[in-house]
Amino acid sequence: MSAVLSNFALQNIPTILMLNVETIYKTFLDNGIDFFTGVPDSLLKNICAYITDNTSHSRHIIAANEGNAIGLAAGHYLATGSCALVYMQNSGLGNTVNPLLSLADSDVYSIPMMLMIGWRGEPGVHDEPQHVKQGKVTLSLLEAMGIPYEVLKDDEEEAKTQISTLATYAKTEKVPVAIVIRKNLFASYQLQTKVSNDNILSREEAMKIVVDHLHDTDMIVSTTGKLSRELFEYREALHQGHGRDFLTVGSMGHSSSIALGIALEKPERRIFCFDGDGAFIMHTGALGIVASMRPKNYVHVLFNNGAHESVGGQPTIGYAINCTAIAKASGYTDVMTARTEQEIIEAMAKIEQENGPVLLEIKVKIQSRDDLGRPTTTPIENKEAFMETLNKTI
Ligand SMILES: Cc1ncc(C[n+]2csc(CCOP(=O)(O)OP(=O)(O)O)c2C)c(N)n1
Repeated sequence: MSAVLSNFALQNIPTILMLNVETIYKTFLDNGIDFFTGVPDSLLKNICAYITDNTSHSRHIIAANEGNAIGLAAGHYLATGSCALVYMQNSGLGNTVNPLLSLADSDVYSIPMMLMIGWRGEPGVHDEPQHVKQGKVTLSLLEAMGIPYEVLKDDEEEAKTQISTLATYAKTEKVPVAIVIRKNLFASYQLQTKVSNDNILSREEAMKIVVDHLHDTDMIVSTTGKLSRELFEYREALHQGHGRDFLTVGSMGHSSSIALGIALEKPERRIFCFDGDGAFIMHTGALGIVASMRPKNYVHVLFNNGAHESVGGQPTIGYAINCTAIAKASGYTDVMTARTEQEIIEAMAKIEQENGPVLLEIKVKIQSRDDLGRPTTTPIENKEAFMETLNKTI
């Protein structure tokens, strides 16, 4: 079998049929793949929901980041000799490169596993700017890493054959293989085991309260997903422009580091990081680095809903861990938690009097608007407006 199994001719054929998620899940099981780990993706929402509903807690782990998931799959193989499935959005491929090449690769420990990759930004299919480049290079990245892959076909029998062939190859050659999933490939499936919480405010409501208590000179670095989209729409509604907000549309988990880079150079301004729990957990080590630099002007606001709400509401460990305790132990000067409007207002007033870095965790509902739009400015326009504002003397 050649290293590259893909059929490039498929790229621009619109997907018509849809694959039943139960059939695909059973195909994994039939091929001895019964351990699942990864980070959710909107394109994989239906199959991830099916995995969540039908797999025991010990055999399905939603990982902190995609690299961790490769580690888990490797550990699973070492202990059982069987292949795990690692699912991810193609944005997460970057997080896997090191463990794939220096751990799982046949030149190192030669560890079989199957990757299931949601193909955002597939050439010819409209997508958001942060997905375009990643979409263009997804197949060539796999090729460069020597990972055999198939773009999964929309015919059930063909898809089953592709999975079986790849699984056999992974097992006999002891290497990672991948299936690449195009938009709308999987038929709809509603997550039954929905995580819920009894919080009072939605993320959007909480965000608006925080924004209403900012100074004109404060800057925001907001995280990947719907929070940035909600912030964009709120600024539109307020006619405030977007020059005070850096919307981290891609690079999930890095907003806090971006904010640190800014805070160190602009001590005269308060720099707010608006984070999500999934993103906070993805690269938690960044907290210790923030604290180690003692940025007095740094305010970290964590909108914790205990879920990857932006991509389907799959659970995070946001409520299983104590986020404020982690920040405090990492060296943040103060940490606080709020659930109500009044508590947010009181926290914002307290933050005014304190030196950072400070963490405000706001516990919010798992909810967003169906009619939520997307930024109408480009990332470059956003960056330029943000830098212009940041460089104004205050
Ligand atoms: C490296 C990487 N992995 C996965 C994704 C897909 N993704 C986009 S937003 C999101 C969920 C973010 O969850 P959280 O930070 O908790 O925010 P919420 O949507 O719940 O507000 C995910 C998984 C991504 N953009 N980048």
